[in-house]
Amino acid sequence: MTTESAPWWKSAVVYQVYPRSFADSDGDGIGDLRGIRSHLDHLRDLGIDALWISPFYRSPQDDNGYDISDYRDVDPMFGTLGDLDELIAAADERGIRIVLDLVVNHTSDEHAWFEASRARRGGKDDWYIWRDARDGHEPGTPGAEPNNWRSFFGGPAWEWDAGRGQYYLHLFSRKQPDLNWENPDVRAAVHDMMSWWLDRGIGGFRMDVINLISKVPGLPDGEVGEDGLGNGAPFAMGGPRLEEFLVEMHDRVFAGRDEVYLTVGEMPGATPEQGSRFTDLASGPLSMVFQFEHVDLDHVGGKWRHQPVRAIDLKRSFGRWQEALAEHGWNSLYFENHDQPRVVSRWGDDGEHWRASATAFATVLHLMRGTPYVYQGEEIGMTSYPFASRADLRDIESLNHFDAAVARGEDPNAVLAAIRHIGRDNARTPMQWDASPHAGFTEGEPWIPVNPNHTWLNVAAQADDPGSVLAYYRRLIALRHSDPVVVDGTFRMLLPEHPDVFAYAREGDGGRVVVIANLSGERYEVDVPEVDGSGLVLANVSVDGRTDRRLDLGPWEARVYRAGR
Ligand code: ISL
Repeated sequence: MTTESAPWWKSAVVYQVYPRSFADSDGDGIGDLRGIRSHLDHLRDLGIDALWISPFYRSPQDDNGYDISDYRDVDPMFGTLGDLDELIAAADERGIRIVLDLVVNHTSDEHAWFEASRARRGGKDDWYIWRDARDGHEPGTPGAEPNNWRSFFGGPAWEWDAGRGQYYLHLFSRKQPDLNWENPDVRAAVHDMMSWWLDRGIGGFRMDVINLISKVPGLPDGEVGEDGLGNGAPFAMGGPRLEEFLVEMHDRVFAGRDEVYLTVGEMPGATPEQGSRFTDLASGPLSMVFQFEHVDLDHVGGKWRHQPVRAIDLKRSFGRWQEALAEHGWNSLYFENHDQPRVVSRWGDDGEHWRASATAFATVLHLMRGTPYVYQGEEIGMTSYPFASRADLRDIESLNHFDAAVARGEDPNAVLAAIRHIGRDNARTPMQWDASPHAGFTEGEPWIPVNPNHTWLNVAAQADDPGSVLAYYRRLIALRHSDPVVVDGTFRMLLPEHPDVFAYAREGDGGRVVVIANLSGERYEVDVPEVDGSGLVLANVSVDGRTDRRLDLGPWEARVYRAGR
């Protein structure tokens, strides 16, 4: 008999490694595959089931590896294919599966496919999205681009190629040309490459911006913004053939093996309806999607325009997704990744209530219905970085934004403040292993500065401390593994109108789990009848074991109750 949670990834917790910043084994200041292998026991002790590793393929590193020049090899900076095989085997010994990052909306402009395409060689003429200059415009001059789309990293989304005499589309950097998914040969080449990796023993794929692969034919101009460029997103996200392409990929690569492989599609702008449809186990092409609704809440009209997020907005957003995928589909649950700032700095309190707020966020995330993701360092409550000047930044997105905004006359301090809040480098500072000068990350010079707080905020300081953030994560993950209600139970929001207390019940044949977390520095007294007659199983602040439906919650206090077992 198969139980409802049969696919392994439904009861799994996934850990994400950003290889550049995790652990450096050879002293060049950049993390590598051997570095990951040397820390597998940390991951085993944490209790994770799968490891998603951001790209380590051959790459010119224009976007830290999300610009791939060879899908079937490891960049020498990160090691060799042999190192990867050893990592897969060593992870397997610890019950951990390796999930690769599949970046196939675009390649590097140094990929052999693009080089052939720009030279019109090897039948690859239209493997990328080539267009002539706009009628009546001098090619290569401003305004001559085939349409007005802006790249996600700033500037026009088109680059003039003098050799070929045409423009190519790049939704990200000019070194990341978009593949033409309309061409069946492109799709077949991607499917082949995926199967090649599955045969090598990996456990699945995280699919980079996979909802951008189908563009609206004709590539119409988008709505023009302040920079004079147009928003192409509505014509590139969730395009007309997206579902067809995903179903085809599923049928060619995964058919009949949905329970064996984890597939998670990164989908900025995805709606709950799409999330449900694409991840329905019976008919959808993916195990789950990374949706962006909650991480897009704190900016309006562009990522650098900050607006404060209220706890109730987070509750409503998560609640909407829990509800929409209750019957059909499966959620992924995340706050952090290599593109997002640290949650404890972003929405929590990384000062006085650092420990409580890090664990309160962990509690609400990990016990919802879906598969939780832990981003490296999140399990010790790592914080965002106090970037003081442009020289501290490394990310192409932040650097391009800084330069363009300052050139437009914006105040550099204000621009830097926005980058400090939301910039991607916040997640990319080295993993903090210990209190030594480079946090145990490298013996050399780290490629990006180490957060000064590593002197007290590090794995070594927390590993044997039962009151640490790390110890709390271990307990949370163990709870998911030991309690089927956490995996399969239904989700019901409690106190839906409370501004700061995020509370919900998970219910099933095995009883009920009640989660209550105060996502604020205020004290609150709340009445939760569902707590009656249950026992306290987890708390981030010490409380007596009494179960009383009237709860007095201190700042960032989180509790988990269990009834019916
Ligand atoms: O950049 C965005 C909007 O400003 C995001 O919505 C973006 O589409 C999303 O973060 C995509 O991220 C992924 O693809 C990028 C890469 O730089 C990121 O690191 C990766 O996670 C291009 O490959």
